[in-house]
Amino acid sequence: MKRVSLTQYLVEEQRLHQTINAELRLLIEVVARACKRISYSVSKGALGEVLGSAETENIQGEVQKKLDVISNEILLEANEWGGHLAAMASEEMETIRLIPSRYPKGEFLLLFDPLDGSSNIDVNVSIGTIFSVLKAPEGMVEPSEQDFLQPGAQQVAAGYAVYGPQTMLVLTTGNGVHCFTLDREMGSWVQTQSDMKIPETTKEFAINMSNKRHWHPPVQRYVDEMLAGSTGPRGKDFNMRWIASMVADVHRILNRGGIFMYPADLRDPSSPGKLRLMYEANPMAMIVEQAGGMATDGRNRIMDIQPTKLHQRVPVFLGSKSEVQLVTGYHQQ
Ligand code: AHM
Ligand code: MG
Repeated sequence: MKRVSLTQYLVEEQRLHQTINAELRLLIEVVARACKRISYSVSKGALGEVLGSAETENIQGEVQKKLDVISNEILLEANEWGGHLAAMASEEMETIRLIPSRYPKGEFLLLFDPLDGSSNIDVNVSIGTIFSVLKAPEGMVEPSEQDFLQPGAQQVAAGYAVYGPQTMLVLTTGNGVHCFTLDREMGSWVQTQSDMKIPETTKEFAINMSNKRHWHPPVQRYVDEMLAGSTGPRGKDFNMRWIASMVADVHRILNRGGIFMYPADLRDPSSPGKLRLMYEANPMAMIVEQAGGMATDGRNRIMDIQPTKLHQRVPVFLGSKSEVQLVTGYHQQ
């Protein structure tokens, strides 16, 4: 088998399709290198003394795990000196991080959820890193939060690393979705899947069923119809999976189809669900759309939402097109 490294893929992408320039290529390589380090820390577990709580809270008021903090630091440090970024924003930090004045600034903005699926860290279940890349607005002098508030449709790249039985990097620069597996002995990312496509129809859904009593009627109806099985309105049996790591759930759906849902619910009418638009929903929506799937907030395309704040939350329905269309239609009725 001819091995194509991430570097070769990016160089050819720049040369043949021009969807990226040298600066974006460097950015992606640096993020991928940081993910290698995170993967190493994750795999050490108790031996690296990285498990457990950090005894700090993030901006969302959630107790941070040690690995949340470590992963955030790895991404910040790796990306500050290369000259490819104007600023960074992280799910774990209250406001944006400027590039120190001793380094040159670049034209891109990087956003990330350094370690997604925190509840799975200490129990050795797959977790991941999610990232999104935007272009800094023309004429920007000193980056501000406002410069990050761009709809997901303006992302120039998005990806995630999944730390599971294998460590993989899934990436799009707007020209399909490509997957790279970390070769630990060689220390390199090797392309193992190209132009991934989500099967359009599916018999699998992912949602945290324990919240069922709180859901809005369209979600109740959609899930009830699936649960009714082959004698119900859907005329087939469905299977359910919920890993509680969005990265791992999306990775399964990319490979064998399905729908992932984290809806808003009736508990707090002011809270539109759990997941964050800028660090989770937008990058995953870009990947899913590039793989032929669909991503909505129940009514509208996620990537068309105009963000109003950095840590904004949003309901998420994404995956196989026919299923996302159906549940979105139920909300619109
Ligand atoms: P996190 O960023 O604090 O890890 O939260 C996001 C995660 C997603 O990966 C996952 O889909 C969801 O939270 C699981 O939530 P729940 O514990 O409610 O099932
Ligand atoms: Mg997260």
